[in-house]
Amino acid sequence: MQAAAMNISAQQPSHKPDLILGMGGTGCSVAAWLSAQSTSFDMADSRVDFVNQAELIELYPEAQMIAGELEGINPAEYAHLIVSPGVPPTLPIIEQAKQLQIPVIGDIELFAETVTVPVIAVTGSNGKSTVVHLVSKMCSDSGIAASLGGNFGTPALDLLSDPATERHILELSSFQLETTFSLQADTAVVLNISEDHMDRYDDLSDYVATKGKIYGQCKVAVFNRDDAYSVKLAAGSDQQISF
Ligand code: UMA
Repeated sequence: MQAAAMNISAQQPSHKPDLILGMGGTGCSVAAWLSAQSTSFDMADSRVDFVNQAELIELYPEAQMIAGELEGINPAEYAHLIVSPGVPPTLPIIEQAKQLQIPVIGDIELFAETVTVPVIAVTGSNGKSTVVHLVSKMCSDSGIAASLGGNFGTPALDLLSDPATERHILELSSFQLETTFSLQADTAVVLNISEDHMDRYDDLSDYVATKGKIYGQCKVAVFNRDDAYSVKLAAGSDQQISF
């Protein structure tokens, strides 16, 4: 079922900066993206001293770098929290932000709000990387210029810099889907679901529901007939293809 896109970033026009939480590969791609959009931001990471810290401070001199204790940060000072997938949603600053109704989003949400070419999005407990590679090869063999990234390798926002791209192929983890709200994939796939990351989720149904977000506003839902979760999650989509 197609639902109207909700542009989370635009919901709260604000002169406040954004806060990037987690300065690994994803956080760095978000910083580069926001900087290119002339959006002000601060950067935060629980690590006191990390390898690319000095480089980030030099690259973004107007951004505050908060390293170590995150408890002192007041989320109300920020327009959005943009969190890396590995940052647990139970972190007090994230819970406080949600209570204050400050949007907590991830890099895939920013990607979804910006992308203009069709997206093929793949999730599942197993086989995601193999399938996105296969889809990438199918595109190149068909003469379609496709980019590949997400949970596999290149952070999604980095893919947007190539204007020649005709399709984006994204491997998406449940962690990434937690903070994604506006993705309208042309084609979305849940390959299979088995217990994984159970330290992060309340129970299996919580994990399954998170995976199911990939189908939320997709055009075509591709599902696995041999996987009861995949079948059930795709059931609400208007167009379905099974394998
Ligand atoms: N951090 C904090 N506070 C915390 C936890 C982490 O500040 O409480 C900081 C760390 O100090 C570090 C940064 O957050 O600086 C790390 O963020 P991250 O763990 O999200 O790592 P990234 O480098 O941004 O990599 C992430 C994905 N990692 C995870 O989901 C754990 C990468 O997937 C992905 O390739 C990358 O974004 C690009 O999109 C890896 C992964 O293990 C491969 N994924 C899991 C999986 O496949 O099972 C989900």
